[in-house]
Amino acid sequence: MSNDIVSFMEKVRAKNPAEKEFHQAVEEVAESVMPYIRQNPRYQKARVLERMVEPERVILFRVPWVDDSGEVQVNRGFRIEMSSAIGPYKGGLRFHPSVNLGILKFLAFEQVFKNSLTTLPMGGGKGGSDFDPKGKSDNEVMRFCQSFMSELFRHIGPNTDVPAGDIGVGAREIGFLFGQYKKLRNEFTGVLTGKGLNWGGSLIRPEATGYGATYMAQEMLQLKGEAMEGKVCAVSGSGNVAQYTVEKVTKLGGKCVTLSDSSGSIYDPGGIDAEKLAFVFELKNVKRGRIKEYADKFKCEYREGKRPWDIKCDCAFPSATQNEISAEDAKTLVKNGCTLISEGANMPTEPAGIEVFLENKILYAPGKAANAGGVAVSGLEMAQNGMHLNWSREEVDQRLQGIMKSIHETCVEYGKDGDSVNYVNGANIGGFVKVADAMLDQGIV
Ligand code: NDP
Ligand code: 2IT
Repeated sequence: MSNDIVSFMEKVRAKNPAEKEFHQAVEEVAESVMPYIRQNPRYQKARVLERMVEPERVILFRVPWVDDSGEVQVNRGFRIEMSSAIGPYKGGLRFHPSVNLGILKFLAFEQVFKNSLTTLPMGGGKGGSDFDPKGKSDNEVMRFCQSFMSELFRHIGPNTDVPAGDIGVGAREIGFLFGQYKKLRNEFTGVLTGKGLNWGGSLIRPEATGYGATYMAQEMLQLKGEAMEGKVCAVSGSGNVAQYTVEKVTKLGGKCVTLSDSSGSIYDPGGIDAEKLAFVFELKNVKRGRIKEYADKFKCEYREGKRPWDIKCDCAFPSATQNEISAEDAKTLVKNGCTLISEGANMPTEPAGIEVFLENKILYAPGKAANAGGVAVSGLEMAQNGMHLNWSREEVDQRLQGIMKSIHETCVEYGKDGDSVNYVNGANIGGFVKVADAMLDQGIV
């Protein structure tokens, strides 16, 4: 690592102690972008990267609520408004017990580059709470969401900051949050995305992240003259992103053989077909059960406490959470013949794992490029809300495919490395340029 990156990272660590995921996300970007900044001193002079790592605003608030047994519970709420250089702050809300400032800052930082890559006018933000929706009743989730929005509403708006879902925040939570926002503001606007279809939501938004990660994989394969047909795929997670990845991969002729949750993974060598996937939708989204029940139902292997990465596959779609692929896992994947990784999750691969993928020159699309389809269709939901009309499924899907194609092209443009493509550099530099130029245009703010 060169001296300017080392000293830049020393300052970031000193200023933001105990935020290790944030350091990790910043370092990955700095390694790609610093050489580019050296060649373009105007960014250096205006301290663009130094400004980008400082959130424009951080909001931290108390979220008190009453559980079903009448006990008072207290959680912590956050919204990180990272960058509004190219549009209103935009990014999801995560409800998970692991949520803290450092995790949300890493996610908000990634979001800035990701949103820039989508070609749509969206700045970057992220928020959430250490609230754990697991095991809570619908009424408890509703009361929590109402309390959370009772503070958040004063900071957001359709032209200011537009939250959406992430881990632990799906259609149910967005509904409760929207209902409370509307009541407090007396205004029906597109202030959240991922809304229900009959109250301002967009077709394809639930599908968008998984579909997008699959379209990205398809683009990478096409560049090599290959296709998804016949590819054996390992998918982690079993939530929103994992479910629609399995759906699209299967539709394109691939075979998904794994799913997981935080307790373990299932291995179904026959493939998760449409009928089995319907069971997963019901299990995870309605019954809110564990993936082990899939193994019980379809008589396949359940691997307690294990991730899917030792299963032989051609393509891997990490779609659960950050740092779920270690260097060891990466080596195992490569050794077993895996030649493509498309990251549905945000920062699922540890830095040493990324090194393994890059050294072996396998097709590796980092999260900020591969999972940008979700926020891209959120941007399309905002556009439809602004026009007070709805596009058809085909219209939204065509636009999503066009956006993923464009993201792939941007990665190739900025990441070309001899006869291969470094998608990490491509996504980081490609995402950086638009935001950095907007910052130069707008002065020191
Ligand atoms: P969901 O809440 O729908 O599903 C999350 C899945 O990941 C669950 O199967 C969950 O298992 C598993 N998981 C969560 N945390 C952990 C953990 N610490 N260890 C192991 N497994 C874990 O979330 P999404 O599918 O929406 O999100 C998945 C990933 O995709 C996240 O990284 C998110 O940031 C990213 N993403 C999501 C987008 C979206 O539009 N939803 C857009 C872009 C990226 P369990 O039930 O046991 O917790
Ligand atoms: O990480 C992400 O891009 C998301 N969770 C989706 C954000 C959004 O605003 O749709």
